[in-house]
This record gives sequence, C-alpha cells and structure tokens, in this order.
Amino acid sequence: MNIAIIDDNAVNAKINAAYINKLDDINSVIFTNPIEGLAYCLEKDVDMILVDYKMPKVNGLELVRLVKENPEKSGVPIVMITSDSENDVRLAALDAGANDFLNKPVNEMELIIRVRNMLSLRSYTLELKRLANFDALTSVYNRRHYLEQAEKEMSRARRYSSPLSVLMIDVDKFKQVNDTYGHACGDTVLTELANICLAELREVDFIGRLGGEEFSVCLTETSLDRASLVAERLRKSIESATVNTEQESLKISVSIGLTEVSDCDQEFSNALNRADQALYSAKESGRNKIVSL
Ligand code: GH3
Ligand code: MG
Ligand code: MG
Repeated sequence: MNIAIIDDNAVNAKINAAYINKLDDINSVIFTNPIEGLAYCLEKDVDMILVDYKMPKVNGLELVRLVKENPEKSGVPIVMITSDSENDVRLAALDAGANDFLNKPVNEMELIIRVRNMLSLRSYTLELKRLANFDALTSVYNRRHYLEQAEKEMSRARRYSSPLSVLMIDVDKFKQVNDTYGHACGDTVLTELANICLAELREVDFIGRLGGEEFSVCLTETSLDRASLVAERLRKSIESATVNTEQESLKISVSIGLTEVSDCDQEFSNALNRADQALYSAKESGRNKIVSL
C-alpha cells in the first residue's frame, strides 16, 4: 500500500514513516513541501495520506479539501495530525472529509493502529470496487462499468474532436462448444478470448463483457479505417489461437461488428446498436468475419 506522508518538519515525517514502515507491505513517500505532496497525491495511486495540519503555503486542512473535492481521489483516506488546541480545525477537516486524526506529539502505537485501520478499510473499498466493475469470469469490465466508461470516453472524444470506434465481438457457434464439451470448457474459452483481446489492444482501449459470449471494445482516438485493421487483427489472432481446456484443445472464431461514433449519436448506445447491427450482418454472411457500418 502506498502512503504519502506530508509534513514540513522533516524529522517528524521521518519518525512517522519509520513507525508506519513497521506494518507489512508499505511503501511510504515523504514530502516536506506540501505543494509537491499534494501534486503527488492527485497524480499517483495513493492508498492513504498522513498530513500535518500546520504547514506553510498549503496547510493540512486545505490539502484535505483539495484532495476530497477531486472525484478521482475523494476515496483516499486522510489522517491529519493536529494539536489538542486545534479542535475547530478538526471539525472543519472532518467536514471536508478527513477520515481520522492523531494528536501531537504522535504516539507510536496509536499511529500504527489508526493507519492499519485506515488501510484495511481502503483494501475493502478497493475490493468492492473491483467486484462492482469487473466481470468475475474474464476480469474485463462488466457491462455497467463498460457502458459508463464508454459514455465518458464519448464525451471526451467530442470535447477534443477525436475519433472513437466501437467493436461488438461475439463468439461463433458458442452454444456448440458448451453442448459438446461442457459449460466449464465454454468458460475457459471466454477467459482465453478476453486474454487474447487484452494482449492485442493498447492500454488506452478498453473491453467489456456485455453478457454471455458477447464483448465490446472501445478504441480511443481511432477512426473507422484503423478500427477495421484492429478488428481484423483480433479476428485473425482468435482464429489462429488454440484454446487448451482440461479435456480438449479447441479452435474458435468470432464475428465482429464495428462502427465509428458520429456526431449524430446522441448517446453511446446509438453507436453500440449500430455495431450490433453490423455484427448481425457478419453472422448472416457466414461468421468469422468483420463488418463495419
Ligand atoms: P452464433 O454464432 O449465432 O453467435 O451462435 P452461438 O451459439 O454463439 O449463439 P447463441 O446466442 O445461440 O448461444 C450463446 C450461448 O452462450 C448460449 C449460452 O448457454 C452460452 N453462455 C452464455 N453465458 C455463458 C457463460 O458465462 N459461460 C458459458 N460457458 N456459456 C455461456
Ligand atoms: Mg455467439
Ligand atoms: Mg450471442
């Protein structure tokens, strides 16, 4: 777990880091400049922030406000170090979303226990998020999260006038795989298929399982021409792969429908429906092929 320790007093910061590092799996980073510390917390993956209240330029309370008003970072727990006399500061920090406090001078045992509790809460939250957003079988985005991300990506593409393409991928004759080799084999096929797609796609693209044996991919900054090349590459890799299941080595194929999001699409679902129609044409015209609309 990554912890940012922000304290203009380097000696205190180092002592607290030494205490915290006694916990398992901790990676702590110290900032004596609160502005640098804040920038780090807003940019990097941080699991907890330990911040002193009294600091020049940006004090602990301001830092709490700036982190908690950022939607991407509001879930990062913050423990603030204050003195007994600063009760009004504590109330304001609590109101801004601070999660816990430590009295100055910091007691080692209390620091370790409070940090440990915060980190265990953080782990549960991250696990819940993972369960809520990812498909349990294939580990790609689940339907809800995929559609949510796709809507966001569509707004971003509009803002920057950049192209965005969508693929619908469906396994050919998948029912036969289940019927012939059993449901467990079918599951392995789906997992392998997702892995092949993930290996072929760039990090900025994303894939979701919309249901059953149906996946969708968003290709960011990608026009229809380039998306056709990507789809064809995917189709070929899947066609040439051998899926090793417990009983059998199987060959599978997919049909892919694709489209580019256009100015006429009011919502992402309009583009997705078009990709779905294209997929239907690919199935109608013989399967194991791509069709764009
Ligand atoms: P087509 O080429 O027209 O797409 O034919 P198909 O057999 O792939 O399509 P169909 O929609 O008839 O069958 C899809 C099958 O996918 C039926 C269902 O039992 C199976 N399926 C859905 N979800 C899962 C899953 O999570 N695991 C497994 N193993 N099978 C699933
Ligand atoms: Mg199918
Ligand atoms: Mg289907």
